[in-house]
Amino acid sequence: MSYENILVETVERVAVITLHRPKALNALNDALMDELGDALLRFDADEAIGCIVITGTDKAFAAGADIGMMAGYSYMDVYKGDYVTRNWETLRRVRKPVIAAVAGYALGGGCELAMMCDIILAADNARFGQPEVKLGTMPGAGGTQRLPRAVAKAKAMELCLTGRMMDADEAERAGLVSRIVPLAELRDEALRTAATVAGYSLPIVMMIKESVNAAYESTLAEGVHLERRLFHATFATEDQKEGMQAFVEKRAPAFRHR
Ligand code: CO8
Repeated sequence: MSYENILVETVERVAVITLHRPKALNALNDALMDELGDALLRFDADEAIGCIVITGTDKAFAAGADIGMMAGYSYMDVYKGDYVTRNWETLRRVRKPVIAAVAGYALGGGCELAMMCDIILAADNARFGQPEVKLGTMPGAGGTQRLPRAVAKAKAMELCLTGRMMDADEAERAGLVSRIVPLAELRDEALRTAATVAGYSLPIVMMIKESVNAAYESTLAEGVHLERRLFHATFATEDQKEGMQAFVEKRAPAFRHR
């Protein structure tokens, strides 16, 4: 598949996907989402890649689903899943870690896309919001579900009901983003973070991602049980032997399964 709405590149073991509809503030249309889904699955299957970064421009990560595209859709268009809703959940199938590097607007579907990623790094000019209510619709890609889990109910409810945007400082205080970095350093910092993750044992990193995600979809007892089983499973890997042996021998580990 050739890409017209995203740019892809690899930097050693890190894949970078840049949303690329700058004139429309990276509004997410069906073509872009098809391409993003294709690229994500391709990098997830690529043994040379250990971590994926999704980013946008300095002005917008993504200003939401493409309103012009959606404006004329009927109930049946969207319900049948041929339009708008197709390919939005592809990101959830990715087993390698995905980092959202967010500068500028992350609104509506753009905010939801960032929240589907495993880590959100925010530039100091980032702005997050779920303004769908202003358009006579509502979040449709997890905004009403993931935002309350990230920032608690009161703030999520306020953002969804008023359409107010929150800046990077507020988003960090609320727990939506892991860190804020100066805009000029966002890309380098995202690459550095991704390279750190990609330098570890890939199966171990995948187990950690699976286990942390289980915290959102299970009871505490179920989550702790899964964590214990995955912890046990790490002892079946060569990389656990190597990691611990390297520590004992006071040397850097050379993980085999990267
Ligand atoms: N869709 C389409 N085009 C857009 C969008 C968008 N979401 N956002 C911006 N654009 C376009 C503008 O139309 C404009 O195009 P043009 O130059 O041709 O007129 C260009 O981008 C630049 O935008 P502005 O001139 O408006 O730039 P400003 O800096 O003045 O304003 C804003 C920036 C505040 C971000 C403003 O553009 C804005 O409010 N955009 C809309 C934000 C929004 O409402 N987003 C939510 C959309 S609905 C949604 O995301 C539902 C998700 C459901 C997913 C369900 C899947 C399962």
